[in-house]
Amino acid sequence: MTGSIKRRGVLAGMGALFVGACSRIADTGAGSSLLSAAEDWHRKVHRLLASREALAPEFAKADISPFFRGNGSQTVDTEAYRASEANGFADWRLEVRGLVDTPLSLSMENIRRLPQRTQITRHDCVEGWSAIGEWTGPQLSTLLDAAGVREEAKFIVFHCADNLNGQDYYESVDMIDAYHAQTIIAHMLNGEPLPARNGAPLRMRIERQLGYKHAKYLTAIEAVANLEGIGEGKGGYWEDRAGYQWYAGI
Ligand SMILES: Nc1nc2c(c(=O)[nH]1)N[C@H]1C(S)=C(S)[C@@H](COP(=O)(O)O)O[C@H]1N2
Ligand SMILES: [Mo]
Repeated sequence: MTGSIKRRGVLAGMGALFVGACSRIADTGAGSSLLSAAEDWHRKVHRLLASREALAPEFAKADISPFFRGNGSQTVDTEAYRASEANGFADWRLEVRGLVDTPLSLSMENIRRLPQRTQITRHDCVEGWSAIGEWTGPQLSTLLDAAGVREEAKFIVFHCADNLNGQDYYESVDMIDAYHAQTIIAHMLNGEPLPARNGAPLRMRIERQLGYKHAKYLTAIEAVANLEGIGEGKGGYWEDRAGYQWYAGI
């Protein structure tokens, strides 16, 4: 079951409660303003969810930027990464762990064999540049469903191989962005394996969020109930270091 189906189920349940309570109040003749307040609330929650699930714009091949620059880490400065890169990342593993029924450890081959999504989107960095690229990879929802994310999980944390200025890069999103249709684990940019500067061999694309949320050099995906105890607890490298907003929706 996907997160969005789960959430709709919860909302439908809330709606049913209101209908029950409100029809009794309506019978007394004094409840019409209460009834419309409840309906208003329900409509607003629906509108909010629908807007969070809406797709980011997608572009045509002709719009693709000739060069997709790298930002932040441009490679991972370790022996292990250089060896893995020289080897075409044949030994790279992506773990799915935390609050899941079945932890996974996937090879690049496992990831390439999953159903794939390709999307041409615009990346917006807070430093004031944008670029359009075509990204390919499985939807994060496919992996989360395969692992069986538990009900208690509220966030998905992305762990990365790089250490930038002495701190490991990481990021996190809520379940709405985790299950968003355009949230994919990209292994290709413009039809080629990811260049090192763009996060080889795997990086997140979270198209309704600003650039710093799109974790590169992805090693693990962790389902958690809260963000305490991860990094400095603010949900991401830039959130911890420079007070960037955790919710960077666009
Ligand atoms: N692991 C890791 N992920 C990262 C970063 C980084 O330094 N390390 N930089 C972030 C920032 S600020 C941006 S804008 C994008 C840049 O992606 P690009 O290098 O493909 O342009 O990656 C994001 N993800
Ligand atoms: Mo960025």
